Amino acid sequence: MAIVPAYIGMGSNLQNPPRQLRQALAHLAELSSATLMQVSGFYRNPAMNAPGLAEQPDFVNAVARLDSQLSPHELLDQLQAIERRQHRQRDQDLRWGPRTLDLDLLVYGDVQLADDRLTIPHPGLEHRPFVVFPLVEIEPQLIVPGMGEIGEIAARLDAGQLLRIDS
Ligand code: A4P
Ligand code: MG
Repeated sequence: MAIVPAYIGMGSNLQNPPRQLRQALAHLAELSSATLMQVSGFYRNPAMNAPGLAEQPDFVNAVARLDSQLSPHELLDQLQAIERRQHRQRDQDLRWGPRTLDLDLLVYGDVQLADDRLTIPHPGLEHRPFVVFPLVEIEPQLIVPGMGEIGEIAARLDAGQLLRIDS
């Protein structure tokens, strides 16, 4: 099977978010079935809130490129195992609520798919500065299947709320 590049969105807004991201990157780097190729800077930014949800702490977000021969669903399994290792209590979580670690599979090669577990590319991608600008940083030529060139997506968004912090 071919090696496929995948882009992973990482977010945390609880329990020392930069440390959560560093730990998640260490877990990704330890995967025997995949290679961590690139990591963006870390960006602090206000929580994008669901309507009616109480205010929550700022997030720190980053994006990593992970190359592997894993299928999309195998990769999601690995990401969810890392979320569990970092004590994310999934069922107690509010949708869109605060979390110690959220790992989203943003892009997987040129694949587009939607089933009950997985939608790729991640449907929120093109609306979220905290994933689009880190993607531009690590892969400025990226074509997001069904959405277009990452630079053109970024041109429609405002990076004004993203504050680059030490990683
Ligand atoms: N799922 C489907 N497609 C995917 C995919 N491409 N990657 C399914 C990952 N998971 C995918 O996700 C719920 C289910 O989505 C999973 O079981 C998987 O089968 P979840 O992570 O358990 O739930 P969630 O994260 O609470 O919900 P959701 O809809 O994924 O929320 P988002 O979109 O991740 O938003 N504000 C800032 N500034 N930064 C953030 O990172 N994140 C959120 C969460 C809200 N506000 C934020 C941020
Ligand atoms: Mg998620």
